[in-house]
Amino acid sequence: MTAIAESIASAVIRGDASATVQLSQRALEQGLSPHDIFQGALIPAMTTVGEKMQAGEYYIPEVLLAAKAMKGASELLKPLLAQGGTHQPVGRVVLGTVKGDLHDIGKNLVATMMEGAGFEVFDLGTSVPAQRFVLAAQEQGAQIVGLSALLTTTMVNMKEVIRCLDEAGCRAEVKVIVGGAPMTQRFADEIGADGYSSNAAGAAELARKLLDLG
Ligand code: B1M
Repeated sequence: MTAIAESIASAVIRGDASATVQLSQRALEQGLSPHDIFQGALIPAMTTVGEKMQAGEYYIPEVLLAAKAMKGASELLKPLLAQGGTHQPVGRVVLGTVKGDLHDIGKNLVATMMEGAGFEVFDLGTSVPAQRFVLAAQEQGAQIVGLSALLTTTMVNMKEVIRCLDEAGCRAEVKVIVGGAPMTQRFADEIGADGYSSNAAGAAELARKLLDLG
């Protein structure tokens, strides 16, 4: 990690939003790309925050402060990442965190990366009921439905989305991509998803691949 990336990560870990944004701005000025800042500082910092939570060192207030710091930097970096995309959308993505799950940092990152890869993204937010995914996919004529889950207890709701797409007769028209910290390729296969990615950049690549966009 470069010195500036270390300073950004440390600002996220201590939940200092204004320092996180200022340091991210400085990193851009020093020539780091938005992608470098996400991959080299912000995402590893949130992983550390998760480890601290697991170790009983951090509780929800500390985690929320860190999440706010990450969000501040994302707002600065997101438009810059999206500039890498083309003007004419290559496809439409309906994206959301499944019912019962309020985690959205990773999902927002997936949205950003998808936009950067040229997709038009319809972000349904968090705790999205299965039927809402189906309706949005139909209304928007989406080719991709992206599902995120961070809790082991909500992973099962991904299967429900696939079941509802089937029931509505539109399963064949969309590719379903799943992801989130507890997810595995095996689980994705078990529920009949078309693809799984462990990270946001990989999700965008996968979406392009599934639509034969190279
Ligand atoms: Co929560 N939380 N949380 N939390 N939280 C976890 C997930 C947990 C692992 C922490 C822990 O105990 N170590 C644990 C889950 C345990 C389990 O299920 N086995 C947990 C828990 C228990 C809870 C609560 C139940 C706590 C409580 O209330 N007692 C509660 C649940 C609320 C609910 O959802 N109903 C809760 C609440 C919260 C906060 C609100 C405080 C906050 C969320 C803020 C927000 O999202 N706006 C929060 C946070 C921040 C975390 C941790 C610390 C960090 C998550 C994160 O943002 N990571 C998390 C610990 C951890 O994951 N290490 C934890 C950074 C983000 C960039 O990574 O989201 O994994 P991630 O996304 C990655 C990939 O997974 C992938 O791409 C991203 C990066 O490239 N990806 C996809 C994600 N979605 C994808 C979709 C794709 C493809 C890839 O295709 C569509």
